[in-house]
Amino acid sequence: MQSKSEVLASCNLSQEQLDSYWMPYTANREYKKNPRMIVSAEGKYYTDAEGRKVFDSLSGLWTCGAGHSRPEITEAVSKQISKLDYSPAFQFGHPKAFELAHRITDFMPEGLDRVFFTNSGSEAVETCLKVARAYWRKKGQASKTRFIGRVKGYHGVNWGGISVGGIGANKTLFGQALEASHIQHTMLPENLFSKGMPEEGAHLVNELEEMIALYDASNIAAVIVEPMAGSAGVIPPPVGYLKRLREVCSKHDILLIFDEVITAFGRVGSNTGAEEFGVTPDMMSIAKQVTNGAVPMGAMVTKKEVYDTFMEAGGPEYVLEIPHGYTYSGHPVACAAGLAALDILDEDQLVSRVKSMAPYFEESVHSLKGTKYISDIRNYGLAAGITIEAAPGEPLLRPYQIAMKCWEKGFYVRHGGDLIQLGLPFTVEKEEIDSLINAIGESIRELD
Ligand code: PXG
Ligand code: PLP
Repeated sequence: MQSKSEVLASCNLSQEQLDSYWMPYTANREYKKNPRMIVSAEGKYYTDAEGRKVFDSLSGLWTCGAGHSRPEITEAVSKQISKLDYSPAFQFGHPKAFELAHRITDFMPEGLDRVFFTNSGSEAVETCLKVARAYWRKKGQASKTRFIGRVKGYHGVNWGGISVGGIGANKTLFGQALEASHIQHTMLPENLFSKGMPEEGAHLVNELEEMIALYDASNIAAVIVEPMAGSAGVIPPPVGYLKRLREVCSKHDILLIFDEVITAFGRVGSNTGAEEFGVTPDMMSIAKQVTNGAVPMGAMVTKKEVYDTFMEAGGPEYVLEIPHGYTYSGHPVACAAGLAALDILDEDQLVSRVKSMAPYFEESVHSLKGTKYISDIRNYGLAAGITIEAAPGEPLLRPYQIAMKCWEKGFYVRHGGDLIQLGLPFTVEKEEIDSLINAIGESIRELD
């Protein structure tokens, strides 16, 4: 491996340049001592500053399932940027935004057919939360303001998202910005090392009913969950759990929001988690895979009745129905990338490829059971989470050490908290799965 000065020299970067960038969700001090610089990517592999090929076992950050630098996307983006680089998002439109909005609905379960563009998953979540509250106001039920999320839920980094999210570290540092309560997560001890959906846990929805009894449905706007929790370590829903959640929300007139920033567009072997698990929410947040990660984009997708509520209560036609939108909502270049990315998913039949490769991946990742320090493994589609026992007094150390060893062996894996996470490219081959699982096993065995 190159030393830090060799990395900087080969990238033509100075120490000052390294220092200037406050990196997101990164241990900046450690990184700046050991910079891991990625200079190019093609298909399932990155090239680092040293020229090494590194396998991408998280598809970017769950973004690039179709593989990196797809020529179809490059071409669509280049054409678009030279024809229409930007067009005002407010009060004017361009054709590709309408085309993509409609194309996205092809991937949605029936009934989710209105699309509001954002630039990220975090903004998609904020949009869902704002629209949910405003929806009830428009319907004359202004007291419906509280949200119910779930412990371990990750809904991005903006104020609403961290409030409905269930990540303790966010509350410690930023506090609670919205009225939100949280039901338990579904990682029960009896579900350890479950393959796919665990059997136990549908009863946990009882807690939602208790919460409704406590706060009253007249004060609750929406329930928000990831149908399969991603960042918390790939936690597939227990059998029957989402269906019960849907029933309780419908019964009490509470909107159900699925945050599908990771699960939409193939990751779980269907177009969405909603489709895979057979439960349709009222609203959905999407991002990441919608452009194959090539250009930032997210969206709220909602049922027509929500859209219609705003239209009907909108007053004179020349007045906005909702004061919400981003300068870059439906950016022409992002739309071009999205259209090309969704065509690739269809043409290469990548969603069904995820489904057909999932059983092999499941067996392979679970073959790590019994390796020292592994206390749980969960999987669904081409996603898996591996929980690592804490080292004495150093709860976060081992996953970091494992990920760094994997990087040295030529595999990018994601570490965070007590987890190693995998989100394989949709085009992964069996041999690549074998080598990856092997490298993870070796990296763990090499630990003290
Ligand atoms: N909701 C969910 C369910 C997510 O997974 C977001 C919202 C926020 O999206 P943006 O685009 O604002 O980052 C996410 C993002 C990981 C990892 O390692 C997960 C995310 C982002 C980065 C890393 O699991 N999820
Ligand atoms: N801050 C200021 C001062 C602005 O003028 C704007 C947008 O016009 C924003 C924030 C929001 O930026 P965006 O629309 O890119 O989210």
